[in-house]
Amino acid sequence: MTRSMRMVALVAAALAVAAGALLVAGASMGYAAADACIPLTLPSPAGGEGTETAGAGEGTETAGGTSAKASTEAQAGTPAEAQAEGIAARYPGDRGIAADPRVLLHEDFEAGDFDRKKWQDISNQSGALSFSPEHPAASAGKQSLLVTATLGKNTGGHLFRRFKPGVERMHARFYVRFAEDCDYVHHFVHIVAENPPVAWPTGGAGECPAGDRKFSTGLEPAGHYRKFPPPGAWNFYTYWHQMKRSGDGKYWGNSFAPETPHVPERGRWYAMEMMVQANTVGPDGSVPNKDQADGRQAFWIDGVKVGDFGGIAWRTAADLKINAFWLMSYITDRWTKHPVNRVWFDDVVVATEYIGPIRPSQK
Ligand SMILES: [Ca+2]
Repeated sequence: MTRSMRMVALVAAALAVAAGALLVAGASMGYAAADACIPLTLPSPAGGEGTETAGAGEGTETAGGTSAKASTEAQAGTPAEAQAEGIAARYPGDRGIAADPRVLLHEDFEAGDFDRKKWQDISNQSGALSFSPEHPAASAGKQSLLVTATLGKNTGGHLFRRFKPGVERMHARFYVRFAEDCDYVHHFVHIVAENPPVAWPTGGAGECPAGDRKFSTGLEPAGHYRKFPPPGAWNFYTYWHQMKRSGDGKYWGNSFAPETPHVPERGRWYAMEMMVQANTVGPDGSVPNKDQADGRQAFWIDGVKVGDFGGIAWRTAADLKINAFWLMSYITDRWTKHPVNRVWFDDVVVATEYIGPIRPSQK
């Protein structure tokens, strides 16, 4: 098995399925299930477990639940609001933004190749990744990354970056455009905290990670059994040590969804931004309780915050840092029979503070 094949298998194992997602509120959820956590183990290269177990979660009662209760509580006091200027406001067209000390990564896909210093792991099976002349109107560049997922041929592709050292708070802004015929995706862009910080994405699908080992969250459009039209409504798909167990007894990513669903219009570029703030851990290494649960995650669409979820005790060890960004469009026949599904990405910035959309400049 080649390395690229192994990585594809790992992606499948790592992500499995959103079907069993519980819809929870970080601020109000019960934590009773935490004791049942399964220690995180590295995945088998075979990677079949995610696919196999995926079906088990599909039919659970929780899978079809609504986010109404969760979103109401999590969104209290945080309606859609204008965001203060971010890092990008100082760099029209993103020119020079890479040199800002708060910026960890800048990728505009203009080089026509992938810089291995920027991306340690690349999944590009059967040419899923290519460069396209499409780009956001505000972009100073002339091309973007096109991820073409072709059923029976590949499951899309990814670019993965591990940061050393990690950080306490990570923002990631990316522009994204779904093709007008793009159907539901399976998994999408992630921020990950993991110790040890290996240079590739690891598994853990269906498992509750240990509080000193890992947490992760994906900003993903989710159809929730066709409740929303393709590609689905934006939500966080989240794994951490206090996540709730699914009806099948396994731990599938818990969903954090805003009260108002936001379904991207296909054929249009959006500036998406996600933020993960790690929680404080007691100086004696004590497990965070609700008083210490100052962890948070939020996301913005075109510079407007539309999802903000606090009260999350992401970790039990201060040396578990937020240390990976995983740009990905992972599409399988689980959620679509449409043969070819295309997604464009451009103007990626990862930083420790709010970034914001590109400030337009003269081209
Ligand atoms: Ca570009």
